[in-house]
Amino acid sequence: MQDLILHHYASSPFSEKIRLILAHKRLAWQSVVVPAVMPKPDVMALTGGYRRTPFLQVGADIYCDTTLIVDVLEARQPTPSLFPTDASGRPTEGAARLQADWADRQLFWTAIAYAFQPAGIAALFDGAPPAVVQAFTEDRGKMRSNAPRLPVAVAAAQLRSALGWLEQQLQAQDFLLGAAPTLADFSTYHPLWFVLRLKPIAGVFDDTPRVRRWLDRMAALGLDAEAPLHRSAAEAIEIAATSEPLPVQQPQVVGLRGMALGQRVTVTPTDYALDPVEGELLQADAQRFSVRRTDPRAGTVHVHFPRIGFEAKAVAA
Ligand SMILES: N[C@@H](CCC(=O)N[C@@H](CS)C(=O)NCC(=O)O)C(=O)O
Repeated sequence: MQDLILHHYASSPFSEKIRLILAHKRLAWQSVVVPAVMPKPDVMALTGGYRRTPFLQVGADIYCDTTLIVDVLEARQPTPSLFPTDASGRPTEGAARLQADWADRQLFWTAIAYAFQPAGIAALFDGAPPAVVQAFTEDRGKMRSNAPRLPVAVAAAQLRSALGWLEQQLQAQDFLLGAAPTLADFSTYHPLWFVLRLKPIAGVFDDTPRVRRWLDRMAALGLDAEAPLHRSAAEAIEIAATSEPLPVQQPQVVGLRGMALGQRVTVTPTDYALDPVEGELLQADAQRFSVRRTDPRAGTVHVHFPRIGFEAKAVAA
């Protein structure tokens, strides 16, 4: 079986979600550090245009967005499951996926808006030259030019409100949906991990001691994890170029609005960083889109996206 290669950077919350799941599942992985801002030519060679972080490479298969990456990891290493049954033997998958989606889309942007106040920015960039801070701010401004931004005071109030809900959830149990962590915990953890590391603004957790202890419990899941092997981007591209993409198991078509397998399409996020990836449509089942594309450096790769958060469109002939 091909190695798991995570393309990520240290301060990225969505990357931390995946790093902690890899640690929880005791999965060995390899690490490629990507730039936090554009341009990202090595990322583009593999993804074909998708710029967000992280993405997962398995040989010549590229998995974009953590919603899909989580499913790849769960299939590769089913235990411990991200969807364990709760104390009464009931399944947690539905509730875990729903809460994860709330955390990834809602809580994440609330936490980011709260973090990007002057004291948070100073702690995050910790003495970096002003040009670095400016380049980051400009990059993210462009990436989210279509999306509204919460004022800090509004974000602070909304974050406190959300922490209150989580405090209630943790009243009688160690993790959000029971005695064991589920996907809900990993998705709720990463935006709060980002805030917690910014000491001058981390006092926001003072009124929710159960949440604070749960954050420590989550961090402990990664404590004795094995360090990944580091690879350069050039090595990762070479691995893609010398690997065959996995065969698409049962090509399916769900909700394609007139498109057909084999057709040239673009797949684009529906929320922000609206950069299309163009290729030949290989699969469109209820959970994912897959396209085949050929890159001068990476060769033929299959790039996969979750249906949630992405849209496919036919390319005019
Ligand atoms: N829905 C995406 C969100 C990923 C995301 O927004 N990641 C941030 C970093 S934590 C990002 O891509 N920032 C811009 C960049 O790294 O270029 C996922 O689940 O993977």
